[in-house]
Amino acid sequence: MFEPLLEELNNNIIHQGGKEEYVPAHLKECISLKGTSHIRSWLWKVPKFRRWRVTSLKAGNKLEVLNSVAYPSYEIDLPIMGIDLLWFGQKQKLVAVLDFQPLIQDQDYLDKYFGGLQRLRDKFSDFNDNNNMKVYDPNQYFSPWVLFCRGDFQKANELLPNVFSSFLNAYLETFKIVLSVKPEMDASQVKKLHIEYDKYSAERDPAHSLFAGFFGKKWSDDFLKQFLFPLSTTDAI
Ligand code: BLA
Repeated sequence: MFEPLLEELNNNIIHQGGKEEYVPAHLKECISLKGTSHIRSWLWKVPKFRRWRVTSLKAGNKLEVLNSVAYPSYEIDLPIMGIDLLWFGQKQKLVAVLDFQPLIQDQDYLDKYFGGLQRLRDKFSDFNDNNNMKVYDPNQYFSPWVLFCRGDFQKANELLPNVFSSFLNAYLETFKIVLSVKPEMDASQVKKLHIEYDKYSAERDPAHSLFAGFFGKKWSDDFLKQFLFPLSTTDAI
């Protein structure tokens, strides 16, 4: 379901000058104990970004996932780009979340960086399920305009590809525009907020138990701490 989107994302990153970075072999790719699930990841170094990661999971016809997070450099206080797409094949159920994840919830900050996302939210009115969050707090690291859809095959197949491309373009456009604007926060503040984001996400991520089921608890712990949210193990802030 998400293979074309994965290709579009990785090609887009390469187009921006992205270079693949080293990921330890056991985390880069893993096949489940039963042989039915396969997870692959990419770590990219992209100009003006500190870290951009991409993960694709295929668990037979049960579940497919495309997950990506892009952290701008500490000198740039732009929101973190977060994408989490899940397709439950047997149930024919889509969960799609795409957001400019705000570092802070101040009105000035939201006014400054979220115009592009607001326009997408107006355009794609099916992606407005944000009152439907059970695991995460919608007021922490999610924006009021998060594109969030719990949908069916038609939404996944017909609408999502367009939403996905428009979202990527909107984030990169915002990025270009704000490079000429003075940041609100300095690099040390941004770093502190990136650390908090990783700690918060590592605590909540529903992926951990899912991965533990497929690939074992030890692998799941390592993947979460070393690849998905490496700053979550930082001691001092
Ligand atoms: C939900 N994400 C989920 C769920 C799973 C994953 C299993 C629960 C599905 C459900 O609610 O029915 C799975 N998350 C993963 C996997 C990875 C992962 C496999 O990170 C592996 C790499 N999640 C993110 C990012 C965002 C995000 C970057 O990782 C932001 C865009 C959001 N995921 C997000 C939200 C939900 C979710 C908002 C719904 C959870 C809720 O209801 O609060």
